Amino acid sequence: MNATCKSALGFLRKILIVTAFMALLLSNFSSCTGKKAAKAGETIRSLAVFVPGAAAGSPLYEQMVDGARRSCEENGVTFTAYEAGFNQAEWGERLTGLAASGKWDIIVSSNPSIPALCLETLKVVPGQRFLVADGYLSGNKNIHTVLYNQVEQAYSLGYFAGLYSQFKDPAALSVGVVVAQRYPSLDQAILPGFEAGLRDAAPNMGIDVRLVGNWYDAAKAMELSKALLDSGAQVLFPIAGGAAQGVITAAKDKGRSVVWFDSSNYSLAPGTILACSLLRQEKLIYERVTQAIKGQLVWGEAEILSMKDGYVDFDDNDELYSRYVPEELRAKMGIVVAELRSGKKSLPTPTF
Ligand code: RBF
Repeated sequence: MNATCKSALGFLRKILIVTAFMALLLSNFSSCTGKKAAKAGETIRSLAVFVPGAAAGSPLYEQMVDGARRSCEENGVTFTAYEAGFNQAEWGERLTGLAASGKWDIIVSSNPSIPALCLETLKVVPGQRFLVADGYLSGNKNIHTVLYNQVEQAYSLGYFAGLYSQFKDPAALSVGVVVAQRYPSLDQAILPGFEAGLRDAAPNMGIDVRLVGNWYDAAKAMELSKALLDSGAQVLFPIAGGAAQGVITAAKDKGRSVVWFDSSNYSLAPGTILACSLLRQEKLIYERVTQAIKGQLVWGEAEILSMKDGYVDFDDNDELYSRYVPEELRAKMGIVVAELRSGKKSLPTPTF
């Protein structure tokens, strides 16, 4: 080999080393940031919604299905909704099965127990992407989560429940709460937020909590509600999915009231459901799915949305709210809701 050849080879070798070094630097940089927007190549052609339970009667699940379907239809993405049923012990296996089918570029779900199940699934199907609402997990490049500030959501409803109970019966001591099961976001965000609002409006009042044991038994929820009403509750607050229907029936039969969580649903029982605090989950899921499809979703991110962000709200705009709630109470509510919407008043939420 002559001298010219040798120096040309040496030059090539140097270029190769520098290129390899640059590539290494770049890959380290992107993994250090922990965040990774979906690459243009990772086209989303198919999406499955994993419903942990059944959609019917659970506002957050219905909204999730609607929002994801709307985005998929607009963007020509294949869509399916899979209901995992009420046996929570089977959810992990079912989620892994859905991912392992290899048919779905992204799986969308909602509830605080799902991120942990996604991590289990990723051990078996490492490439799967997940979008999870009503849950929190940060730093995994395959998972994007959005947690709602349910302390604020419940605070506004508790404040209303206190005002209205006192208006109906100044001697009322408790609001009846009918819950499907105990879980961390209920015990650490929803119930403490509700109680804080209740006490700010009616310092002597507290909550009386009854447990259904599942998310579908409306007959049992009705029995529990009757007992709460018999002990003097003017207002009932269900967190019970499909079982909440029994709470409404019991309240209606006795001419008492219900405050509603997760969606604006005054028309479900006009004059019985008097106040609704809601999550804009349909809008959120629609937006995030659309971002994912366009390659704009930041993977690994865990976002928290509060009332000032517009995805958590108290619906004081409905005609049925004005019709059934006295002006004097609406005026008091209006002050608190305005403060929460503007961020002048904010309540921190724990993560789960
Ligand atoms: N909410 C529902 O409305 N329906 C359900 O079937 C349901 N199942 C749940 C199962 C588990 C394990 C957990 C942790 C929560 C569940 N939720 C359900 C509650 C939901 O995440 C949320 O807290 C409430 O809807 C109040 O916003």
